[in-house]
Amino acid sequence: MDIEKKLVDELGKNIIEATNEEIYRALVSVVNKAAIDKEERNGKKKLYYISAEFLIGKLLSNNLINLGLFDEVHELLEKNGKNLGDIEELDAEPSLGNGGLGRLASCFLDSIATLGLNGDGVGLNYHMGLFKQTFKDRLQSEIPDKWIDKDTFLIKTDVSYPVSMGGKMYNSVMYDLLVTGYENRTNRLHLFDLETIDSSIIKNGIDFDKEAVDKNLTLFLYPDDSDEAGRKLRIYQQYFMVCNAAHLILDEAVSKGSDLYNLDEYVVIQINDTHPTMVIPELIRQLMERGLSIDDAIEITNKCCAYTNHTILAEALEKWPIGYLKSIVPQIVPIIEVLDDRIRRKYEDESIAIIDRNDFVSMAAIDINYGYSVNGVAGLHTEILKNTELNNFYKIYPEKFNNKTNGITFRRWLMSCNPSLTKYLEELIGEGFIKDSFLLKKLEEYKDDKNVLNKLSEIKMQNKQAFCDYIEKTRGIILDKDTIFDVQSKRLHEYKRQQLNLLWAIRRYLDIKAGIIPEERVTVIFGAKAAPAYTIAKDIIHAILSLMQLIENDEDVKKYLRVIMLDNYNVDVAEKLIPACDISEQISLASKEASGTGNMKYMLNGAVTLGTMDGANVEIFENVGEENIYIFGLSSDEVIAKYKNGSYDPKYYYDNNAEIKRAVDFLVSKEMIGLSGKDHDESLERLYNEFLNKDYFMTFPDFDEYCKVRNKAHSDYKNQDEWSRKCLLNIANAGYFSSDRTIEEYNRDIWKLQ
Ligand code: Z2T
Repeated sequence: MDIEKKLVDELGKNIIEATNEEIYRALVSVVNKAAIDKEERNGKKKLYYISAEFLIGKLLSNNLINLGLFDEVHELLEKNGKNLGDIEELDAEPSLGNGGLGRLASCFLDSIATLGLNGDGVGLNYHMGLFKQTFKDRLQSEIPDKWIDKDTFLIKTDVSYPVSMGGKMYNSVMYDLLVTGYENRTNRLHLFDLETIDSSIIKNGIDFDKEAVDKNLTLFLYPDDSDEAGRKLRIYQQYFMVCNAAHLILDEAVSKGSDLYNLDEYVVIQINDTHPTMVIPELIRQLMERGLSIDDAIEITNKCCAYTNHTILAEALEKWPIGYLKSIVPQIVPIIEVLDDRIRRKYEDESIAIIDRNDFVSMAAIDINYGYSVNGVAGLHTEILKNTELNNFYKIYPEKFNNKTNGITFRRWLMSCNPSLTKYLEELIGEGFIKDSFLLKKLEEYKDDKNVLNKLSEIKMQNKQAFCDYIEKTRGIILDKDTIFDVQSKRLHEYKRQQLNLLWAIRRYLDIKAGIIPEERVTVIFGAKAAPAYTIAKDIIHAILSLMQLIENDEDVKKYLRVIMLDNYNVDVAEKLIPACDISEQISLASKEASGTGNMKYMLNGAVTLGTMDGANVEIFENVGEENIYIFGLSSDEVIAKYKNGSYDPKYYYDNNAEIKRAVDFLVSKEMIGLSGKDHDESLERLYNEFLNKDYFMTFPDFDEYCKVRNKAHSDYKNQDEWSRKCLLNIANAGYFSSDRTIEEYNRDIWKLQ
């Protein structure tokens, strides 16, 4: 097809005469039209992937690649003196997710379409996404991330449903994003919204009036839930999402000929964590509204719903006070009571009940009792669910439990973010790996080929240089590509242990100050947002930024060690950072990281993992072999045992390990405190006390081995051939971590589409 003609028609003028803004707008429309041409209305059974989060990332390049238009458009623009990169900067990133869970949902939509499966996403159209992170006085502050500008890929549909909440009626409006499969069909992501949203109620930063639901419902993703109004708003959001989803699902099934008694032949719903759990009582309610008995409605709903668990952290397992539900969604409370009553009668087991003794509704208990599948997101995670966290459910429903190790889409996380590596791989082993990820294994043939190893390190160097250029241009920071890029990028959470990484950096800093000059020059890079109400996470950011400032102003240290914290880490930054990384920090306390997916992205782009035996790191280890990964730390069994017998005492380590004491004391040293210009710094003091009195995620027991193994990795880096071989073997064995493989397993075991 003639892209030039389409673009010029859309523009109403020649490309040379058009501004980048005009070209962007025209491209959005050309891309959407090309995508719509690939929609398919056939397929009896359909998957609905319901998720409160979709961390989509920029869409322009991704869609062009998947539609096979990228090279053509790239050249056409070049020929007309324009640059696709510049135009891409106008493409705002829809940041409708916190981190891994939301990004996973987006990778899944890509793979579902790429595999030609009939499956749509359902979520909410948050106007301000999560938030934009800025640093002021070495502290995180949050501002709205206004991604919906005049031109976006969003398509407004005429689908609308009435939703009753808190005694009022709301009318939804459905927006769609087209999900292009790579050389395959187009599916959709349905994002529900209200027309009455009013961003003028946002006051200083991301604060807003929490009572005005018609104005605030879809303003932000998961607004601050530390107060009651915030938590209630979350229930409003969740119910709004699933009430619309249930309407859409039933309408579509009926229009395809379902009589509702056979709904499971038309519909499968994947419930992404507990956030969409109310779809179960809501679907039952709507089926009853359409004339089914409660027994039939429950039985059919059960056959349609499957649940994915993403964490074992107790604080993330949602429980809502029944009083909140009674005031906001009274229409589903009697149904929840029936669901609870039936389970109590049948099993007489309080531990699997839905409504607990304190009148809290356990969302996971609804999913597990009334869905037909429960899956964890990595082998170790699923085993922990079965043996400990969800053991009481597992004993009753062993057949429901299954593992689906996470994956990532190679279209975005290789082709789009690392074109030079992609091109080189294509030259060596052919293009097949893009659709059949296991073909990457062919790269292993070249593991002793000096030319190939050199070329791989050359590509890494180019990517490091490109990242340096980007950071200089956007942040004004000048980095040195000839240092080891040692990177930890992910949400800030104590269990992920950015603070352990920080303690290593402090130790290194103090060594250099004491005249111990390290052999390897290292640039430690952090990217992380903290939840606005998560105080200790913000304290850790503050400590990292403080150390960063000290070093940036210290020419003696700066030669050997840099600590750089990037603001506003998001998908766009990740796509630039990941291809430039040498060492991938995956250092969560064993048993706590359900899977991780950043670990897979780094591996695929030729970084070597430094990590604990946690989440999918275990499977990375099994795939690359012990020579090609750096492992340290307590095992998950040891950690679980330590929690059980309550034997962990951070004070003991502090008193008996001089290096730990020195690093932790430095947090409240006059150098660090002095940066504030005052004689104390509340945030640093709080972090210091947290280490001494709690250290709930056991950084101290892992500290010595972490430092030893990390330093070993740095010294191994010197042998460039050996190192490059490790990189090659990481890439070659990343095939298992394609989300195409994950989705094939979901479809084979749970969805059974086609
Ligand atoms: C999230 O990103 C994850 C788990 C959650 O539990 C919530 C959010 Cl927002 C409620 C992450 C896990 O931490 C990570 O290990 C996993 O890889 C990812 O979900 C996708 O499964």
